[in-house]
Amino acid sequence: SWEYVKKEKSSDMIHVLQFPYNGEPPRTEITPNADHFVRNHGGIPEIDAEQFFLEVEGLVNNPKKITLKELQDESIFPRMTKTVTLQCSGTRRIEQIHEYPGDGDELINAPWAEGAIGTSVWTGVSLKKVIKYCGGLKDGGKHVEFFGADTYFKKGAVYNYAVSVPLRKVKVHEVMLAWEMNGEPLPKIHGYPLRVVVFGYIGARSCKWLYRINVIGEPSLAPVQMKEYLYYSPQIGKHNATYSNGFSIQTMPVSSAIMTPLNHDQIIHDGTIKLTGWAYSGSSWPERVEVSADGGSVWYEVPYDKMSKKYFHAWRVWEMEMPVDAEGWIEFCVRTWDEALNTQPTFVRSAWNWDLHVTSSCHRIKVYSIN
Ligand code: MTE
Ligand code: MO
Repeated sequence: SWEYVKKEKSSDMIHVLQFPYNGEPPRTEITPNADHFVRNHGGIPEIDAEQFFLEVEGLVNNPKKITLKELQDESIFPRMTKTVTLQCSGTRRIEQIHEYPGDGDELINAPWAEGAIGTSVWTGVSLKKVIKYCGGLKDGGKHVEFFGADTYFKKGAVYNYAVSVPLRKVKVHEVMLAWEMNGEPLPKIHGYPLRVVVFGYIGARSCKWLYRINVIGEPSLAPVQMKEYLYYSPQIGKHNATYSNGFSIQTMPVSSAIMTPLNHDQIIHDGTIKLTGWAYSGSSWPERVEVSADGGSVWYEVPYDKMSKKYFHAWRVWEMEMPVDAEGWIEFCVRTWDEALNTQPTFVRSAWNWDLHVTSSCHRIKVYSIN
């Protein structure tokens, strides 16, 4: 019974359905480490933090090997702590898969739903400071390449995970090398002992198990950088995709999702249905979230005090009580405006792309209302 559920489970559970009882952990501003999504291309390397050092090389004046202890020495590097959202560019890919025009046998990318996103308080040092410690930049440095200690297989070859970000990003924002996640040492699965956290960019650039940094003149030639995470135009598909006709995805656009209720839930209620979700923008922060109960004609603003605190480069979780008279199937959708008034495409198919990245269209769910 309902009384039993209330006794048995914590009071901040999200009750997805009262009967039969369905519930999930609260959608908190900060994601507990054990709940953070995991995206791996290969295995999880074992690294001994005592023996570990970071190599910094390429277009810096004094290439160096820096131990973890040195990085953590506050007399050398000021420590930084920041609340940051990591979002995989594959978040909500399942919706693009449903629009897929082919037979789908070539689809190998992970079919993520709304959960390939999470927010943590990261502690570490600024990459800018590390470059300075290595004597600063030499002429011609335009990109920073990161190497992870994990390896993966692709088309018969073995690769190290490697990606790059433009130096411009490192100069303007404090790209971070982090060893702590929510006050704990980085869990092994999230990159122990050291990872990159690139605010606002797709998760792929936040290289885990970081052991080498290389300052270079062009974007990394590594396959993850060159051949993956490309945004193709609408007419590009299996027959004509070359890696050069997609551009490299970096900053994540504004997007949002309804986390509860779930698509196709049946909800017994007395006139209002409570929705919860997240909203995020890679280039600023969500300023307003709006919900529609008619497919997107009339929108209602989520009360500002029902949105969590605003941080540059972190999501805001929100909740909304929607008045509902109708019985039967209704569609809810959500959209967000960020501080620069960017908002989301209306339909999934209007932003479909061959590699099925960045599903940022208005998120839609259908629920069965019993009033
Ligand atoms: N770093 C390494 N070394 N290997 C990886 O497979 N995956 C990337 C990125 N960094 C990856 C990596 C991708 S695609 C994402 S979305 C994030 O890590 C996910 O980070 P998480 O697993 O800590 O959530
Ligand atoms: Mo990702």
